[in-house]
Amino acid sequence: MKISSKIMIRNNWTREEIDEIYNLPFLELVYRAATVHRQYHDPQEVQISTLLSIKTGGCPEDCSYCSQAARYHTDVKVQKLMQVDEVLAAAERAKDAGSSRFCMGAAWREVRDNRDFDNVLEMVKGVNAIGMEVCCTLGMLTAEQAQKLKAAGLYAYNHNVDTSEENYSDVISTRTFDDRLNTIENVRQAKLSVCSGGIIGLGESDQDRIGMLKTLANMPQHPDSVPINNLVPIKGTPLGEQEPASIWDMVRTIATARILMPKSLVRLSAGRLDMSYEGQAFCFMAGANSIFSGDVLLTTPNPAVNSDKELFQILSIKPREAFKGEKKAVEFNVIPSEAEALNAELAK
Ligand code: SAM
Ligand code: DTB
Ligand code: SF4
Repeated sequence: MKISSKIMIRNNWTREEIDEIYNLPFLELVYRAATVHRQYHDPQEVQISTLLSIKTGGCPEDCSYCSQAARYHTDVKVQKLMQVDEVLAAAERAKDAGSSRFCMGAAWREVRDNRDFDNVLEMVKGVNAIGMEVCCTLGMLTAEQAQKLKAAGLYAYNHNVDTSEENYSDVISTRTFDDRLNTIENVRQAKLSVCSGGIIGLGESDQDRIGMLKTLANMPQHPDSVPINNLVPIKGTPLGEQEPASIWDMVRTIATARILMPKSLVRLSAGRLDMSYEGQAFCFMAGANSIFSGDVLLTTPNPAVNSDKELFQILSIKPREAFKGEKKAVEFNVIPSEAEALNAELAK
């Protein structure tokens, strides 16, 4: 096996190539993804992020999977923006529980330049001061707002493409796919770490998953982290009765993401509550190396912290430390004579 052909980072994947990877025999796909994974990451290491919904519900958008869209009658109660000190206390608890990244979510269509945004900037400063990677997901952002967040100490911003461009208008009608890409570009321009992925189990076709991965993998730079969510069906939303994707499809999507975007953190995101330990182990084998930990995601339940600890113990997985540079030299399973070239590539 020639390492040099494996280490190339590409941004010009064709639909046919991705189709071929996605449709490989299952175990062959996992094997190839696991091989790529070992060239760029410590397979024993998984990043732990904690989510907190700092402003819940009442969102004017119509994302058909979301518990927080005002137009659907879900069990979520609208809450105003949390106080800065409450948020910082939650971040301290998350750090004590082993999280290295703290992600604050607001059910906003877009950020507005008002007092709430000033308070979010204070939260970002405070969480950064605790020594955690601070992430926000606040909806659409202008270039100036992205810069303000960066100046306050934000590390990463999450904004998903969610699905393929073709399927997008079947899932969300209140903003366009291009709106999403614009925000992601504003985040990148502000030199923030880009977190962008999507959601499967919406009733999309394999071609939609392939299209979504093509968009992510052909960005000028791959997102630093790529969350793959499985639908958590929410009563009262248009997708409330939708059957989530199977574990096999989750593993396929994760493995394909890993092969297309070798350096990125691939995050096994929403939907873990319904997965067995064995299913999650397969996801880690296929290259997932990040999870959301904590009893709730934003509004829906997630596995208990103790059961995640047990799973990590069974698999001998250790949490990744905060601010561990993606450009760190890689020593895993690399033939020593080729390590130098690989490190040079990684340092780019
Ligand atoms: N309002 C912001 C936005 O849309 O970017 C941030 C929060 S939103 C909850 C972040 C992402 O979570 C969505 O883009 C979607 O991929 C995922 N998500 C939301 N609801 C979900 C659900 N019920 N099941 C699975 N994933 C979900
Ligand atoms: C992402 O891709 N998944 C997270 C995070 N980014 C913000 C959110 C998952 C939300 C699941 C549904 C809920 O808890 O409301
Ligand atoms: Fe609003 Fe985000 Fe939910 Fe869409 S996913 S309805 S933008 S909170």
